[in-house]
Amino acid sequence: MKSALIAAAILAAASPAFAQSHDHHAAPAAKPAAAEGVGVVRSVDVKAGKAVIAHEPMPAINWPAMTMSFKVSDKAGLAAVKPGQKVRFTLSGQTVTAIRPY
Ligand SMILES: [Cu+2]
Repeated sequence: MKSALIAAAILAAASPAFAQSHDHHAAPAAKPAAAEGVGVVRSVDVKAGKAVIAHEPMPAINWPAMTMSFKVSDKAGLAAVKPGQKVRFTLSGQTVTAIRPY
């Protein structure tokens, strides 16, 4: 949880307005914003590479808590988690690029 909060704080500081005068902190413009999230897995579809996650608020990207379906590119991580399990995940755009037990 602590590392997720730190990551969120770092990402929040890298807002476009802030980044203009601090270019060394700015992510490349074409790269989707990445964020760390925490949530509870509701369902897993390894074959389709999707998971429904009831995630906690993600202030770095202005997302409230919600239950939603994510595309998951981390197939090995997806195969290792089960419905009902609390997880941490890394989001790039709306794709989960890493998922692991909390
Ligand atoms: Cu959401």
